[in-house]
Amino acid sequence: MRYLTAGESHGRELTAIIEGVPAGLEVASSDIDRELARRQSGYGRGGRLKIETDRAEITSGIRHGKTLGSPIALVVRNKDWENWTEIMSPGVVAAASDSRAVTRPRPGHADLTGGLKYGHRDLRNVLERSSARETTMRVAAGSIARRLLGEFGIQVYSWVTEIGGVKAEFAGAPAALFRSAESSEVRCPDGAASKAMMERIDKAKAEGDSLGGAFEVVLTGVPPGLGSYVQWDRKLDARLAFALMSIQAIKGAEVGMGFKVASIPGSEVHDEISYSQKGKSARFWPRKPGFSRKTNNAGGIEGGMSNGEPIVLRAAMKPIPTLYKPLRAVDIDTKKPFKASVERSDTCAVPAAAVIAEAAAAFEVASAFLEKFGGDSISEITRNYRGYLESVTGY
Ligand code: EPS
Repeated sequence: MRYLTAGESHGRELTAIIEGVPAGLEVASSDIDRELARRQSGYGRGGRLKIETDRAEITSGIRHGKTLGSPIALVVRNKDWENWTEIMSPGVVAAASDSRAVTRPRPGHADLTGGLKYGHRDLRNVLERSSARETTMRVAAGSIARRLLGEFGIQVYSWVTEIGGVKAEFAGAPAALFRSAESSEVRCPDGAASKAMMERIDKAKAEGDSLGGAFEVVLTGVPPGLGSYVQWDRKLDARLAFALMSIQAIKGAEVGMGFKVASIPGSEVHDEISYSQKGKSARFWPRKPGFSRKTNNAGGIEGGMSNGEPIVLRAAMKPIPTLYKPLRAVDIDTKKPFKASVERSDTCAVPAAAVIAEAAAAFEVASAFLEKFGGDSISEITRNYRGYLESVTGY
């Protein structure tokens, strides 16, 4: 399964084409729109999201509520487009109407390097595509993957662990933490920390600054054996790190204990193995009798393969580079230093990034799932998966 996205932030619309989705998967546009709305919620966003209410139009690949096995095309219209028809026109326009040309690159954004690389003299040609508006389609594509995983009892969760230095403290089962995160404006299960994070965002906004943070993504119900140790590019942790790092503004990704493994002895890092004959089996995974781990410091991945424990990922997002409080840069035409002035910006997009990361991780795990249990239809994959679970429980 693979996908491509297209679209500029202030262009007419955003597009995704998703290839390799098996036939017979029930998908409603409400499944996609629910995820798009989750991405758009979150404290700290700027004026643009008051304009946009993202809705996906399914233009191919789904008929009468079920996937056909053919490529799925999704389109989300940019409502803001009507204010940009001339500036973003695909046709030639008079030079005088090109009033929004950008010659002042923002430190931390793709602007300057993108201009150098593609030879653009109007940095709008860079920022329109490097914009995180593109993540709308990553979430749309991820929502199809999430539906696929849901068929096989695999759930995808996320929550924010830190914003601008305010760290959350919480513990509990993933489903319960997720419920708390869903009802927090900053996607944080710790109520006191949520409040402190929102105050921190207000303060940054008043100061014209922006904030980064960190979040976790957890997938439960993942069977052992997705990904492989036999070749570098088949390792599931590598693929998930790629998926996370490809999200705009993400500067670090961890699996399980992550960077903490550097300072703790092996006896406290590795998860001891146990075996239980009896117990409650899920419809798919986890199954009994079976092996499990007493702890999950590995974050559900050993040797580049899922090991049957929940997959635990973490990522760090840098503060958004578009600041009201200007940083010094140099105009690409005049070569004179300037201090950028900004019309509209988000203060913090960490809660949205967590939702985007759910989608990115879901897509990767769903792809690995299809590689292992591959078939052209949901019923064929279900047969393959049930056969594998039988062999795993009999191992
Ligand atoms: C973005 C800048 C802002 C954000 C946008 C990403 O948009 P604008 O320049 O129109 O004010 O609101 O994010 C979205 C529109 C979105 O849907 O997430 C950027 O430069 O990355």
